[in-house]
Amino acid sequence: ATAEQWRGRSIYQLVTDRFARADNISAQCNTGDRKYCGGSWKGVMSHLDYIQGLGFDAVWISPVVENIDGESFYGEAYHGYWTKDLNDLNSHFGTADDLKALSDALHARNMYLMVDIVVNHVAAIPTKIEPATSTPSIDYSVYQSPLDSSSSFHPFCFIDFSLNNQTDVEQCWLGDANVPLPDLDTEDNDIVQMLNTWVANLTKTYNIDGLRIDTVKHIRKDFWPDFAKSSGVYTLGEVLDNRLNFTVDYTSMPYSPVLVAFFTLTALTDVIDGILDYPTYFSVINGFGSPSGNLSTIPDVVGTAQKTYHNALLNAGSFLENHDQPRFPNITKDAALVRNAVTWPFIQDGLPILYYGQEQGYDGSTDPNNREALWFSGYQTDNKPLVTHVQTLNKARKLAISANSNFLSSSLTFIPQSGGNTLAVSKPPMLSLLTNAGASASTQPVWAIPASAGLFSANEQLVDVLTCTALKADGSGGLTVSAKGGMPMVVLPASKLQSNANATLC
Ligand code: ABC
Ligand code: CA
Repeated sequence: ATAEQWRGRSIYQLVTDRFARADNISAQCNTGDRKYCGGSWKGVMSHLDYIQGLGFDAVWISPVVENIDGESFYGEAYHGYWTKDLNDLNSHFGTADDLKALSDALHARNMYLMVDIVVNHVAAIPTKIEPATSTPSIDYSVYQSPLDSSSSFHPFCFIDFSLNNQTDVEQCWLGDANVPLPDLDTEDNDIVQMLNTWVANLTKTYNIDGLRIDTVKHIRKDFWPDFAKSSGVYTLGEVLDNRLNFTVDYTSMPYSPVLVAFFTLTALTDVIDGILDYPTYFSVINGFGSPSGNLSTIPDVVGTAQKTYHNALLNAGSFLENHDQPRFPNITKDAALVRNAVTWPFIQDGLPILYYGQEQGYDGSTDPNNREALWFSGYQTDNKPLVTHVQTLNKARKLAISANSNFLSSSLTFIPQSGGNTLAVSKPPMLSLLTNAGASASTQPVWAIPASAGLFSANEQLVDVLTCTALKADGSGGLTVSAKGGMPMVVLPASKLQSNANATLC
């Protein structure tokens, strides 16, 4: 599917090994041990009702290809990012038929499949651990041709992020002496062609609708357009960085297709369709991480991205958690702050992404503790406030999309508020009111939406869909409303709720 077809979707991200087992047995899984726990593609398939019931219509699964086997210093390759053979599947997760069956089952529900892929590196368990400055002892014969020789990789050096040198970031290696990640020579045309052919086959064989691409900032930008085009699907890239003036370059690059006489016609091409919105993520966890967080950086970052990114943030992926970062309740347990932060990805411009376990209130810290087995939760949906919250947010977004044909092609605006602890986010017909006052604030914050914002008509009937509370615009179409318990509000006109037959909101 194309970026445009993806825009209205909402994505559930899961780690296959940890999301569900096919046998449904409440197996042990010691998160900190970094070992396979038995989750599989069949397990995902048997829990699609759960995912769909949360309101998601796309699933991002962790990498599927064969990984290095056995125990390393950092445990087993249960996460899937330690490629051994691009052309084979990770048998811990199932067979090719299982993966095809998952793809078919998703499509039968009109859901999309996104697969995580890594082309920057493979992984190795060294035959002997060397000091970090020496070339790791790696047996290249375990890889398939053309990767079965050191000459298919960049010369050894570990990335030193402190150098701030982009060539080093692209051509040195990730990982460390315990588990080096040999860096593919993506300057070599044969390697490039091999990868382009591989990705085209992968998406075709498993009927994949979109790709989450790992380590995008670790390969030269001009590698990506052909690669993304070869995939034939929507590409969402991971550029793990909070510097907007760095991430912006992954949204487009100058491309000179034609030289006409003395003029070069320079056009812009997408490097990839969209990037995971890390810069906003960092502002959001800081802003909502405590009542003293600075919320004002959110409008700054979003505003700059809207102005400078090709396609603004419309093709980006917006998230609060993922498998690399501490879960939000690990930063704060304040239920009101959590509720506000979880709301963010669903009310902004890009594609909302929810990391499995968020809906169950999981609170793991950094890797490996943020990859808990979901079967611990029993997949309970009753009496789970975050489950209800996520369901409501997905419904509200869908309703807004169907009520406004420009919803997915226009950017949100912030309606300036006084005082530092509130945000008012307008994306008609949806108005979202957020605060970091927290659950125990002594005075409740107040949002004031002036009539001049032009959002409502005089005395218009409105509903906060998070609590199903009726609100009413004032006589000139403004709205002043006070928070309750530091909770957010998502306001929609009552008329939109009534006129939408599919909406089971309030
Ligand atoms: C393994 C063990 C861990 C152990 C670790 C040392 O080694 O499993 O338990 O703690 C995979 C696995 C990991 C595994 C690694 C390495 O491989 O999932 O469990 O860790 O073996 C992607 C994936 C990620 C994956 C890989 C590798 C890449 O999402 O799951 O990891 O295939 C860099 C990369 C980024 C990568 C990330 C893990 O490392 O750029 O693509 N993620 C700075 C750098 C970033 C860097 C980050 C973390 O540090 O700029 O490039 O990410 O090292 C902001 C700044 C950022 C800064 C952050 C920390 O702060 O703006 O620049 O990021 O303010
Ligand atoms: Ca590289």
